[in-house]
Amino acid sequence: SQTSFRERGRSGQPLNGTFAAIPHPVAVEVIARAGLDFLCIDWEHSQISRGEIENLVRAAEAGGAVAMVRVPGNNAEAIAAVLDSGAEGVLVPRVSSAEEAEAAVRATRYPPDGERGAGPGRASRYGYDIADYVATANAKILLCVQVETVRAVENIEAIAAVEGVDLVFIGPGDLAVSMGAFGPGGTERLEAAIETVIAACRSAGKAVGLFRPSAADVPRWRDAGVSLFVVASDTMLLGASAASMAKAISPT
Ligand code: 3PY
Repeated sequence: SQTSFRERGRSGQPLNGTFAAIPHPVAVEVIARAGLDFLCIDWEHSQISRGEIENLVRAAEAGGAVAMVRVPGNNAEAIAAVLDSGAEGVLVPRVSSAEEAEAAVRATRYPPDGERGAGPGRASRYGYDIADYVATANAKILLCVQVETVRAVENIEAIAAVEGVDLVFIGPGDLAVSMGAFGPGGTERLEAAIETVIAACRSAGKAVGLFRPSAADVPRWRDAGVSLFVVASDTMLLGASAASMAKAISPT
């Protein structure tokens, strides 16, 4: 049988994806065919609504990519909804303490590892395979907690030690805002904080993920120990491609 998304993420295999923020299955399916390992459907920073998530997960699978979803907050109902839709991974934003990481674990795992409720949703093939799904989901679903505040960096050793957290994902945009280091002037301080998080995760044996706005410095961060990358988003890629075409055909 195939190695689960959880095992691939936990063990630090290279995994590349992008955010999907356009609330339409066509956009998701197009991006899913691009050759990335996964898509992270972004319910946090988009106008995607709960009722749209399941069709976006379907579209990712139709295009041959694993679907992960970033929930709007560290909220058990949101986590249950995305997992019931069939997403193989969940990215939980704004996790700043071990207690918050433990809450994300409880929402993601069935008992005895957590408190997720069992329902006959798409993930369990509408109930046809519910016993098998409940027995195996804890081992298959990748839980990534997002570290993006000063408080999270202060608590990183405790967060990285939480059993059931598979991967620590760094959000550099919000982390920079939280540190008062947003923009070019803050790069050095921000990068030092990112390195601190990577070092703590590596000594705890936790895999690390990172958002990059573009592919340019992915090799630098891969060498630093990051294994999972979310690079840009469908809207950013669409905009960059359109701008580059406009420039290429401009007469001046
Ligand atoms: C951040 O950079 O803060 C992000 O959340 C990117 O996803």
